[in-house]
Amino acid sequence: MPKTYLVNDKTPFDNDITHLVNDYHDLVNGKHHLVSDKPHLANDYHDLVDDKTPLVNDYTHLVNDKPDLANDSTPFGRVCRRRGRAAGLLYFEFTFSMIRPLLRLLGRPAALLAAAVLLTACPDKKPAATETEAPAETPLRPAPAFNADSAYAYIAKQVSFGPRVPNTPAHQRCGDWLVSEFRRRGLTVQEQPFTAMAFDGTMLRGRNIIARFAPQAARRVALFAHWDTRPFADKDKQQPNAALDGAIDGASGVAVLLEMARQLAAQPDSLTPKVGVDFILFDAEDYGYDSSTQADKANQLAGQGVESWCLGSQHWAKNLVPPGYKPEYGILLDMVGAKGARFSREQLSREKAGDVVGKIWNVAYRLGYSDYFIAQDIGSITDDHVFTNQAGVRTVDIIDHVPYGDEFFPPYHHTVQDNMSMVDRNTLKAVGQTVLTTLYQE
Ligand code: 1BN
Ligand code: ZN
Repeated sequence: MPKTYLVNDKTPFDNDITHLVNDYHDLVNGKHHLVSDKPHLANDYHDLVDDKTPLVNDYTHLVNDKPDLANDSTPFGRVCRRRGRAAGLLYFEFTFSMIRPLLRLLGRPAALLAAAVLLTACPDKKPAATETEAPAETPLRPAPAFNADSAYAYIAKQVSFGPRVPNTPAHQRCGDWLVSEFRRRGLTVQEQPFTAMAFDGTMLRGRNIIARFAPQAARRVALFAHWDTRPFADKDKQQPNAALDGAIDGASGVAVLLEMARQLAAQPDSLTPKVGVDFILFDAEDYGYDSSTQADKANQLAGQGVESWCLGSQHWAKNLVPPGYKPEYGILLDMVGAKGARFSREQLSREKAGDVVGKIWNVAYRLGYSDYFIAQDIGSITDDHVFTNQAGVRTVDIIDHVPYGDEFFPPYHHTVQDNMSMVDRNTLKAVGQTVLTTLYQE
């Protein structure tokens, strides 16, 4: 009776996707114990999807429809209707979701009992939700096609300047080129120069670059990325002091934003989004102190561990450009171009902008990018969104992150492997098309 696994967990059955994924992993493999809170199983789950296991594929849909369920914007029955071939588990989910509020009132023992009854009673029945017609989901408003070749070329261009480390000529030249590229596309560009002390006492000359598309629009969305490069490959076992290209960490986020700006600027007014879009490139994100690799050095900015990172966004958050800036939300892109990238739902993003996380992951699913935007929740990450959120711009961080095990970041992170050979156009397309399409739903 594999379906009873769902209620054998010590964790109360709820909307937590991690548990469901893990439960389902066991279900597929016919194991007789429930493993929960083991994020590495989510990875196995993706392997299973690659094996084209039909039930798992159905479950991919279920998981990715969950953000909608959480937002109450799509009745779960509609999901069941659309995914008509998903049988028992989906039916269980559907039925259980309908009675869950009642069970909450009754308490957990009643919930377990009711679930057990449901599971033993229902497996052979046709899912109820497939028997009635449900209204079709509103189609996505189409967005322009995001061109991954162009985004790739934008990465190559940035890398061609050399590492964009603050206080270097390569940094100065790349910054000038970024400003000119946005202006060339007709955006209104403002530069925000600043100086900030790095963890090692170096005074960094930085500049944030702010480019506005449709500056007259009252409703606005902010898109963020950082454009600087980390000064050393401190996580590289062989060459920890070498410079790195930062093709992924830095250049990929900027490249996706540049390509989005290019696409928006090429549209006639009738085909632009209803929101204005601000492209905000932060400087000096990556000159921080990493205690895992730099324990031999002193951190002059020691505090809670966040302060030495994200110097540009820290400056911007205290000196908003434009003053009083209040977009509806923000999306930060960091490390969004690597082969095999996976984007999980980061904790601060969920806490501050859970509805936006739901929108983005749902659009990704509907566009067929669920292999990139995975249904996995992870803890919080130090990144520029910490400070944009502090500034009152509720922001989602889309960042390549290992969703299991002890390691937080992918193997290329802060190593010399972060170069053009790591770039994958498919990942650029998945991210660029998803974010662009999300803007067009506003
Ligand atoms: C993310 C990408 N970060 C830098 N590049 C933030 C970070 C903070 C990375 C602490 C490692 C340790
Ligand atoms: Zn970095």
